[in-house]
Amino acid sequence: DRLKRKSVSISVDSTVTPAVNHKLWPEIEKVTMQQLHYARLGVGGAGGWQLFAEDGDMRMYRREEEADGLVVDPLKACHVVKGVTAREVCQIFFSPEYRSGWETTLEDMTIAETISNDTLVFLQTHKRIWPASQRDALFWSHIRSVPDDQDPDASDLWIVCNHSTEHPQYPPNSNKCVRVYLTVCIVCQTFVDPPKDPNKISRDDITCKITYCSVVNPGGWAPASVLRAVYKREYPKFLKRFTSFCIEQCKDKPILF
Ligand code: 16C
Repeated sequence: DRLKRKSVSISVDSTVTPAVNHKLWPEIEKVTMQQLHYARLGVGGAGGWQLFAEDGDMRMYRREEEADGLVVDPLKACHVVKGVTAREVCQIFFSPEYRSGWETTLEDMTIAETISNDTLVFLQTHKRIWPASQRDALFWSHIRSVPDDQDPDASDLWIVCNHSTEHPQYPPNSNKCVRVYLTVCIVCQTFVDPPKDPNKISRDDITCKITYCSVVNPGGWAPASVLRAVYKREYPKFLKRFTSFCIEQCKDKPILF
């Protein structure tokens, strides 16, 4: 592994975000840190991960799981993308203004609550899959940079964590949609090769390692075979489209570490 981690970056200290004063904060903090840990565990050994899609540097793994008769297969994907930083990729995943540019299953998106610059609550409706009912999702989304405790010289590790929540204004299972319940994270790290003076780095020198994890409970009946077919088709489509969207968005802009 010739790649060297980039050690100069601006890190956002989670203790200073105004989100700490929100009632959801203890949950946001706990789930985000759990997801970071989970994302960094490998896919080998006793984890039971099965590779189901592969394309270039992208690998997608799943575990077949059910809860109350519903398919809830956890998914873990790894990808390596050239020319973008961890911060850029996470910012595009988090920011509402980019979402319709890459999220192919989306029908509509509303910001249900702005908790702070780094923490939003989204209500999304997704395209209907015949013969199941249409789905919506209400979730908080939190972005942060975290020091890499596995390598204290490297601070450029970013995460976005999305987790289902409740909101009195948006009760579940109204408006003809069945609510899905999700926990999703994207964890990214920037590598610079060859290591360089930060002012001389070009996009050709940078690589972003991405780990994406997702568990979606469909919330109500949907045929298992249809669901697994949708997973198999939609997750690779999402990650390929999302990463090419990031490259396209960033290519003519100054690098954001
Ligand atoms: O993580 C992703 N996107 C984030 C920002 O939008 C966020 C959203 C997650 C949405 C989770 C899926 C919601 C249900 C989708 C319904 C499927 C529509 C397919 C239409 C095909 C024409 O975290 C990227 C998410 C990539 C999603 C891939 C598809 C996952 C299928 C899950 C099936 C759920 C149950 C559907 C029951 C009919």
